[in-house]
This record gives sequence, C-alpha cells and structure tokens, in this order.
Amino acid sequence: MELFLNTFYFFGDVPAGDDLVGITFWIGTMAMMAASVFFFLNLNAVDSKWRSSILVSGLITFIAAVHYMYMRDAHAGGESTTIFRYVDWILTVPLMCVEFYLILKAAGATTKHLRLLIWASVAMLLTGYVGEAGLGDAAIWGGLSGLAYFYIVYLIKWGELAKLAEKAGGSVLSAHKMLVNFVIIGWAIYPIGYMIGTGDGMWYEFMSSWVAAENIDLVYNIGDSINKIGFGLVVYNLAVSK
Ligand SMILES: *C/C=C(C)/C=C/C=C(C)/C=C/C1=C(C)CCCC1(C)C
Repeated sequence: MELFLNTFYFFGDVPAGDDLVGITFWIGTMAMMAASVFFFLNLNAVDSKWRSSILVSGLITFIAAVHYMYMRDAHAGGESTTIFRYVDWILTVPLMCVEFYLILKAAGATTKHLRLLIWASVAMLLTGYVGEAGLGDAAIWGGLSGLAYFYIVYLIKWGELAKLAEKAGGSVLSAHKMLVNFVIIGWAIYPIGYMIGTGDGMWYEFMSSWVAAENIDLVYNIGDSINKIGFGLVVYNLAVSK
C-alpha cells in the first residue's frame, strides 16, 4: 500500500479540477513520458543510420517529462516555474538542433553547422531568461532573443542547411521542411507567450484578453507538447519511410 501511494506521490498530486494550468502540467508529463517510451522502444525497429535521431527524440521528451514533474510541483505550491522551464529548454532546444544536423549529416552537414545552431539557440534562451526572470528590460532582452531566433530560422530555411536538404532530396527533404515549419510556426508560440507573461509588446493587449499573464504556463505547455512530440514524430516518420 505504501509503495502504491509513493508511486502516486512520485507522479505528483492530482491537480484540482479547475486548475487548467495544473492539468496541462499533469497531461504534459504523461504525454512526454508516453512519447519517450514510444521512441526508446522503437530504437531497434529502425535502420541503424536513424538510431541516434530516434534516441535524441526520446531524450528530448524524457528530459521534458522530468522537468514537467518539477514544474507541476512548483505550480501546485504557487511558486514560479521559470527556472525549471529554462533549464528544460536549454537542454532540449539544442537537442532539437542536433536533429537537424543528424538528418542532414549524410548530405554534408558539419559540426560547424551544428555549433552555429546550438550557439544561436543558447543565446536565444539565455537572453530570453534575463527578460522573463525580470533581470533586465523584458522588451530589450526579448528582442535580442528574437534576433537569435530569426538567425536559426535563416540557417535552416535559407542558409546552407536548406541547401543541403535540397541536395539530399526525397524523404530527408520533406522531413527537413516539416521540422522547419515546426520552428517557424510551433516555436513562434513561445515569444507570444513571453509577451503575454511579461506584459510587453503589441500582442499583449490582444492576447491577454484570452490568456491571463499568470496562465502563461498554459501557452508554454501547449507549445512544448506540439513541438517536442511533433519533432520526434517527424524524425520517426523519416526513419520508417521506405
Ligand atoms: C521544447 C522547447 C522549445 C522548442 C522551446 C523553444 C523556445 C523558444 C523558441 C523561445 C523563444 C523566445 C523568443 C524568440 C523571444 C522571447 C523569449 C523566448 C525565450 C520565449
């Protein structure tokens, strides 16, 4: 019985029915765990050349699942989730950059490409953290973060990585294009959330009418589920194609 209860404690307390943010932390944790199990169990079902890509997909959702447990507890205790959120992102977003590198490696992607993506993503997140944690002006640091974000988009959509994807063609090209769409559309959820949360920017008045600043975690939780699980599924789809 005790073990049974402890197991539940490990998964955290069930959030109150009217706590929408708490519920999305709960569901998010489960979804990230389920996705990790799926990716890890499929490691040997794919051709060996895709194994690292699937492993990285599983690591991304696994790291998120662990941080979701911390964030859910912090949220339940009325504490800020910001530090856990950014520690999660600073581990998982560079791993998403690794996915671009891995699928284009055979077409000629080099560790120089990988380093550029990783540094840009780290810069995006560190500057974002300064703004979001209130350590500096939210608009300025958010703007700097946005520049790094645009640079990532440039590299994968128009830069050398885009050319390598064209060269690879076929299912690699379509997977690359899907991942680029995730970065352009799915990742855009975060700066919108940031503007609501920090009360800055042109979107604030408009967006805060349907998501209150204190529910900003809701926006990030939806973004994370779409992006982390979606990214992994695109890679999985590539790995099982033909
Ligand atoms: C799994 C987590 C992901 C894919 C997180 C992505 C986060 C971003 C793309 C965050 C971007 C931000 C800006 C572009 C400006 C404002 C500050 C940030 C950090 C929210």
